[in-house]
Amino acid sequence: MGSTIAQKIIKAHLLSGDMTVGSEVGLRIDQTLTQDATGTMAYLEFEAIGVPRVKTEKSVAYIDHNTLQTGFENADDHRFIQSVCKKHGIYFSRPGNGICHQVHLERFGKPGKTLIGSDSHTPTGGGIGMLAIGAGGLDVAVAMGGGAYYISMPKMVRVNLTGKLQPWVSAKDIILEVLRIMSVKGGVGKIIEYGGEGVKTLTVPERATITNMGAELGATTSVFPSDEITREFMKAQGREEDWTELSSDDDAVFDEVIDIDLSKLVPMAACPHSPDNVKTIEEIGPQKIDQVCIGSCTNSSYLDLMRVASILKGKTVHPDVSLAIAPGSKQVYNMLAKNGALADIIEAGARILECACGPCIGMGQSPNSKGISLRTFNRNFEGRSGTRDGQIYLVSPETAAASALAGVFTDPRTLGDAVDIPLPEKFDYNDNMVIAPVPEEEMDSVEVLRGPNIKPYPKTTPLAENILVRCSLKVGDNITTDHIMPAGAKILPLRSNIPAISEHCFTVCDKDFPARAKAFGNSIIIGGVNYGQGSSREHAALAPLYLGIKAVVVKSFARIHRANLINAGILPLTFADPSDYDNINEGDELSLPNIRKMIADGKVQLLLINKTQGKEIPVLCELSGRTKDIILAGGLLDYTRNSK
Ligand code: MIC
Ligand code: SF4
Repeated sequence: MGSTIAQKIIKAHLLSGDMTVGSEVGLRIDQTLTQDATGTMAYLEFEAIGVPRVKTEKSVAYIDHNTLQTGFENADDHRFIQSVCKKHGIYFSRPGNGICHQVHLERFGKPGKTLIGSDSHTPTGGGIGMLAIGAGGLDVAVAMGGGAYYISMPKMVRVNLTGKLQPWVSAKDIILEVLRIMSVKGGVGKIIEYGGEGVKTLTVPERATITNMGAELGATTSVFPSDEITREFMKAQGREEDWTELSSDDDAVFDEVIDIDLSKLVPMAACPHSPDNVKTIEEIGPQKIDQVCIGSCTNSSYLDLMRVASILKGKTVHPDVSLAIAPGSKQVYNMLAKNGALADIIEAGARILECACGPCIGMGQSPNSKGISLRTFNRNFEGRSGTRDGQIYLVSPETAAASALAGVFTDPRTLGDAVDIPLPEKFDYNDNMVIAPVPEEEMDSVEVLRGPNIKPYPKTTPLAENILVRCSLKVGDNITTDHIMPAGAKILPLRSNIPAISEHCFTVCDKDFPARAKAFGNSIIIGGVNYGQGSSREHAALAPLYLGIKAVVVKSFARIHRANLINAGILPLTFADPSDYDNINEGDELSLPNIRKMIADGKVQLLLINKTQGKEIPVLCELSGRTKDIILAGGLLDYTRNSK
């Protein structure tokens, strides 16, 4: 039986486990990336692990999220990360160099390698045939120290692409179609591999748009073959020697196959407030819009912005629309500046932002109240834009630019002949904004610079014999980590300060939650399906840890968040019978008797007793040998320290 691309890469990196679906496999990690909003914590954790130099082939720290710098906090964090990198062997991509995933794809990614990143959109690297996975900061810290990264062996899904996109239909429309078919939880426990004749019609930046937004499917990752098109891209980046060919075997077996005929796709949008709420632009109709934002790690490549520039050239943005554009990297920005496309964009009235995440993470450009904003980004969760009642639609760059000119939702196919923008034979690369670490023998001379906002990792305790606590919060389905630990310009500066950021935990759902959790001392959270989808931020586990959360009991979890809870020593439990969700209310007194012994004995089914309602509720605690030990120890940091 042949193998899929992902199976081949996993096999070549397998440190422990067997590759049967659902069982835990430990992988050797070749490359890591961090960004600044998760990075400070990841490097504090790396320091706590105590390995002097990173053991990966390449580790890169990017500064791209917290670049507004409205106070000293972000700049202090940047300085801390820069100094840690210099000392411990990590490459440092300076603010201004671009968004981590875009730059990593351009400059560092290699087909066939494993990459984990403390950011959920790390699968962007799948666009060049990497096995690139989003993880919590602590997992990345462990991998930098040479430890394995663990996943449960995913199912394999093949998305078979046939035909060719019509003019003005974009890679974004392909991933929106996949989201429409599979939904935001359809990818959980799966790796999505793209194949078929249609793959040959897609450039690397287009493939990367698709693997990037595969994160919104809840998938472990997405991957394209590494072929001649990949080689051309890498050659144009001056890195042909990093290329290797990679494809799945003809007799590879997939658990699921989805067929998409590219020639049938039309421009689409993900409507508020979920990336899988997909409609065609035609269905939405010519509704008036207020804002357009173009950029983010999904759609800010040279090709994307050249297409935008060609649409805007010689025109003016509609008087009722604000158009903001953030190029994905310095390379992209510089090339647009040199070839004149930037002038076309400026002339048309766009507001140019620095190469960073910016509005995608609510760092500025929040829309007006109830404002309709079309964005080329990947997430449109309620409130994420910074405007609580903002109506965010996720679209392609072509739809975004056409609509910005018209002032209403506009199908770009109405624009006439599409211009053909080829991939350059040589990108204008220059790594002068990447700082190399000092050689190992000089590391002692580097002082790590810590600002006053940088507080240590919260206190953990080994799992107690019994848990007797109250339910401090009950939430519904599809809770995102943006609900649990909101981001945005006001809260992001607190990412290195868990006590301070905890004051904002879950406040989107219930502003009294932090105070109530603190008053209860210890407590449990109840949730629905796909709990913790979205961002990889481990703060969505660390803030609850700080607030005394001992267990989270839900109908189902999203992958990265579940791993982050375990890493923080918080019990991830699921209802054996989802209808028991109705048998717990906020404030109820709950107990998990003998919990430590039960877990140590490897019991999967446990009893949660609702003392207030006099009910016994069976719950499941599915842990592997390793995750069981992590939970018993009180979290991954304690476990790693204990096992040294
Ligand atoms: C996001 O898109 O939500 C983020 C901000 O990039 C996060 C990471 C974070 O919260 O710092 C992600 O996707 O993992
Ligand atoms: Fe940055 Fe947005 Fe991409 Fe997250 S999704 S890495 S915030 S651009």
